[in-house]
Amino acid sequence: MRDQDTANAGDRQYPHPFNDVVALIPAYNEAATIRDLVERALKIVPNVVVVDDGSIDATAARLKDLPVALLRNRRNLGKAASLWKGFDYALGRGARCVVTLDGDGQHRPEDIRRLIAAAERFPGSIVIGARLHDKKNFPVQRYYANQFARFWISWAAGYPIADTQSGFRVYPAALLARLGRREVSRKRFVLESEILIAAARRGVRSVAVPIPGIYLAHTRPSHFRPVRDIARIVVMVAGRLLMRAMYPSGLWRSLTLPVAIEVMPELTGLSSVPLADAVGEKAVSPQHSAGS
Ligand SMILES: Nc1nc2c(ncn2[C@@H]2O[C@H](COP(=O)(O)OP(=O)(O)OP(=O)(O)O)[C@@H](O)[C@H]2O)c(=O)[nH]1
Ligand SMILES: [Mg+2]
Repeated sequence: MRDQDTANAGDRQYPHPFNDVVALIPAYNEAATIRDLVERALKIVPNVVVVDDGSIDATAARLKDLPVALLRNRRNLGKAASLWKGFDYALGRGARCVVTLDGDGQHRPEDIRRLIAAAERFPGSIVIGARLHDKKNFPVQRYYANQFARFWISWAAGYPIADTQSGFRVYPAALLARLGRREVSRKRFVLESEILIAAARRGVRSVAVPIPGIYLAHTRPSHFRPVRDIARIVVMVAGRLLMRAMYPSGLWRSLTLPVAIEVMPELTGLSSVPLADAVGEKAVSPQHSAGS
């Protein structure tokens, strides 16, 4: 996207392979982690966008001198509004896809390569960095809250999704451009869940790439409120299900289809077996056809 985004090879210059990818990081009071994260992301993707969501700490100052696009909400508007600000920016600059990752260090920028490799293998799909195979690293309450959300959102989407709450994803720009304001909100916490459901209705499914679940003891306090956050998801999903007469075929498919996990042994050295066990489903390399 930018002219200078080239990689040197001898005396010739070639376009950077991820020139048309935007890495988008919504950040609310992430001064402790943001600089390291952005520096690592820049080693993979030349176009990094940080949306500072009205932080009252030094988040923006920590990015001084780094070649990133820093967008700012004057006050705290929430993750969904921050994502949309970044999506609009990326779409306006002709990005092919947008990789979202959290600013608190729970997503390793180095894994972006594997997520993009899956996106290239399954063009048009959403790629999700999935963590639920890594149960031992999760706080217990968080793990079961995630599994609970996974059940409901998979039902409404009509196919099993390995991890519906991970914010580490690759979105095709074409999908983002097609999502209407009536299908997905621009402000609500449930945006990332809504996108999965709205995409499925348009025949766009997700492929999971396993990533570690990272919960470090010394990071900032969690914003996660299990009862409130899960209740918001259930209310949103229940509304969608009621509109489709409880969508029994979606429930059936979400419980019986294999979950699409792209293990990429050549990049991970992992076998698919423990991952399949961990999500309680039969994992397959995704040969999913859109909307089936
Ligand atoms: N919670 C929260 N996060 C925001 C907001 N605006 C942007 N974000 C960013 O959204 C990302 C995810 O937020 P987290 O609070 O870490 O959400 P989470 O990962 O589901 O919760 P934890 O497991 O507790 O880390 C982070 O990069 C935040 O900085 C906001 O208003 N509230
Ligand atoms: Mg987090």
